[in-house]
Amino acid sequence: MKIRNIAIIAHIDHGKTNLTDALMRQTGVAEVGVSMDSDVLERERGITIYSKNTSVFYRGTKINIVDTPGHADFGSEVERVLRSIDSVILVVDVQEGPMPQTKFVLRKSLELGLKPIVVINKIDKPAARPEWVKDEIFTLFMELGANDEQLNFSTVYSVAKDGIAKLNLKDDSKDLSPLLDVIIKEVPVASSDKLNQEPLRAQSFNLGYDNFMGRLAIGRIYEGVIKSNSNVFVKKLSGETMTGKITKLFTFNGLERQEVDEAFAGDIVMIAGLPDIYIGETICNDPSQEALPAINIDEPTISLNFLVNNSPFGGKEGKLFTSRQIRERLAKEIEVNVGLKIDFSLNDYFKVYGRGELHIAILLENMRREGYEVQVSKPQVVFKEENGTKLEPFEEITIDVPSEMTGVVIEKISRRKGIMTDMRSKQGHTIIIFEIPTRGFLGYRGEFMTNTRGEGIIYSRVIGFRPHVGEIEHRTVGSMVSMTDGKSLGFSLWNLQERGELYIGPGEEVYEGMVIGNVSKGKDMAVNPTKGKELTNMRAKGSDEAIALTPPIKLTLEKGLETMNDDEYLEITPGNIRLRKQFLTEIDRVRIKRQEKSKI
Ligand SMILES: Nc1nc2c(ncn2[C@@H]2O[C@H](COP(=O)(O)OP(=O)(O)OP(=O)(O)O)[C@@H](O)[C@H]2O)c(=O)[nH]1
Ligand SMILES: [Mg+2]
Repeated sequence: MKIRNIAIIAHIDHGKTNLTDALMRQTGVAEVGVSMDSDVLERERGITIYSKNTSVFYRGTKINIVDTPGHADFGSEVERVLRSIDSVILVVDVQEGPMPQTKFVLRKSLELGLKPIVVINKIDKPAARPEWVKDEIFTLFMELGANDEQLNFSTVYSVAKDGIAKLNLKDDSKDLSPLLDVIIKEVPVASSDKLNQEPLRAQSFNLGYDNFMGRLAIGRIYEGVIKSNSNVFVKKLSGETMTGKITKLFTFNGLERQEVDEAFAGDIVMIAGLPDIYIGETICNDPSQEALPAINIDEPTISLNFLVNNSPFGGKEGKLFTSRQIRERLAKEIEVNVGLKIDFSLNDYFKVYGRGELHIAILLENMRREGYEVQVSKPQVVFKEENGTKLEPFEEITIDVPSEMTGVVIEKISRRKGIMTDMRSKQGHTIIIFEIPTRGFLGYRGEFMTNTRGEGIIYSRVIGFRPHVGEIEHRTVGSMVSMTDGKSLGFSLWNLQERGELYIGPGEEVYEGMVIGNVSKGKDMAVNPTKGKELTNMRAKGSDEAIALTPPIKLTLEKGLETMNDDEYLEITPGNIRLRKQFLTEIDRVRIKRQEKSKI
């Protein structure tokens, strides 16, 4: 059987997963309702977090498909996948047109010499503008330096959610065969008898983990035949050559993995038995074989500390909270989470390095659902030193705002050391691109939403390390800190809500040092949220029923990570997310501040 390998790439939400699911349905490898977004968090959030493999069969060909995530925090995952396939389907929303992530994934594909197939999706939308989108895509190809062959891309129109594709908008089509036919016509065949005769060379591009089989490598066989129960050599990135034995071998059949004795050149396989294998390493039968070109893995840009939850409520809700349990969980995570790095050598905490706040938030969310309790410190940017120069990560941010709001946004971003690189206006909207140090950008999203009254859209993507730009002034928001233990009362919250936004409602347990809200003006404020109504006030203030409490702002993981201050911890348990001061009593906080001052 012939094999073809493709990846589906796009900006977030443009319909990659719907298209992959529909391809599986049409070719009979999956039933209605089965989705590539199989992870619980993926379903809840409606986004793809992990890139995943599937395969479909069409006209005597096996098409291996990798569905990739569209969110920029997972961008490095897409890059890895692109190294291991032969063509991409670039999905673009028929109304939005090319977006920041479209540009990024297309640029990577073109650089690798891939010839994309363009799918303009969601043509059922009332606001569809297919001609305009097609022109924009062509312009983008030109801007990104596509060669003649790449510029000559095929365009297919689709309604991915209904499993329909057509070559011309007027065509009558009931299924996806027009797209499948284009794939067969354009994607190079990866398999051949000649390749099967060559000595084995396979390369891993993704990792998996199984409780029984341990680490799994997902890789592509470039040449030769790979056999289960065979001894192999692994050419490590370090240059060393290790030996290993393949204990189990799988190919993909729809979403199922199918155990096989051997697999052939061109196919994508999952391999068990190589506990130390890493992304980009070459598996071969003959140690004198040359290693395949390495696959680059982006470095982490932020770090934060994971600690045992030592708050007064520590250990009440979770079943897993000891240092040892957290260590084991984190060790398991780095088996599969390629962008993550962890320093286990520190005494009081584990230092976790990741690619962005969402990357870390997903790990924390998974942990709390599994029953863990943990505390984390505020995410900090990772610095590097190269030839004596201090470097820091930068992001490219693209904002899309109603034109009258550009002034305030430009001012705020400039203050955070963002530099404008492009600005265009379109029908009352302005799209601006900035380059900004990650350090300046952290914590800006919330402010942006407030400044644009929720009408602005912002995308960010790490673009690499650049020289450190010096001090950046940050507007810190003060915290309302409880000065006592007890249960919050509506009356005291009613008094406090004028001073800022509250994170708790009435009747909630609080402890001394817990942050119960923020302060709109000024510094931290010690408050008593448990105070009852004083009798003398009763008549003057009216009756209790008249208290109108503004609904509290629920702290989510992402919001907590974004808004927390340097001297706070985010306390994460299966049932709650709380902010707290690292030092719970005000006396301790004052003492520490004084000590720090005297050091300077
Ligand atoms: N109207 C319309 N909506 C669609 C179509 N295809 C997908 N959608 C919707 O678009 C949204 C995103 O679809 P997904 O397939 O999850 O998009 P994605 O590109 O995989 O998203 P990420 O993986 O998170 O980047 C969902 O709400 C779909 O229902 C379509 O053809 N027409
Ligand atoms: Mg998806």
